[in-house]
Amino acid sequence: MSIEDNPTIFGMILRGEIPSDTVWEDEHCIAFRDINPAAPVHILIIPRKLIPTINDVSDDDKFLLGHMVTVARDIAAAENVGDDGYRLVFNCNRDGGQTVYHIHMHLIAGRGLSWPPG
Ligand code: DGP
Repeated sequence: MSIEDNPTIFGMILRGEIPSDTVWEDEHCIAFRDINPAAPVHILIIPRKLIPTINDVSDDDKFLLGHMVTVARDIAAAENVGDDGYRLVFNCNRDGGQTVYHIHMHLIAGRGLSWPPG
């Protein structure tokens, strides 16, 4: 599916139709601050390719998913939260709490995070 066909709010961000506080951009993904932050640092890393849920990830996407993790590592360092720590989360479907059907990795940091999640 091409970027033009992405019907989600993140498709609108990728096309520049709505603004975002972008902290990273490369040929594979972009990252921007969450509009409703759950912690002092809350950044979403999303692929340019539309993949609706983690269930839809294919073997061809292995590089992309690994790349998103290395981008998260670099953003965490840039945000000065690498040493104190952070959480990387993909929510999937209803029980996972997914609300936007374009996969996105949450990078959450800046306070102690409880476990298990609610
Ligand atoms: P999830 O529940 O895992 O699907 O997370 C979706 C996140 O997307 C949620 O934390 C709020 C965020 N979000 C939704 N709409 C927008 C938007 O228009 N801009 C930004 N920056 N974040 C958004």
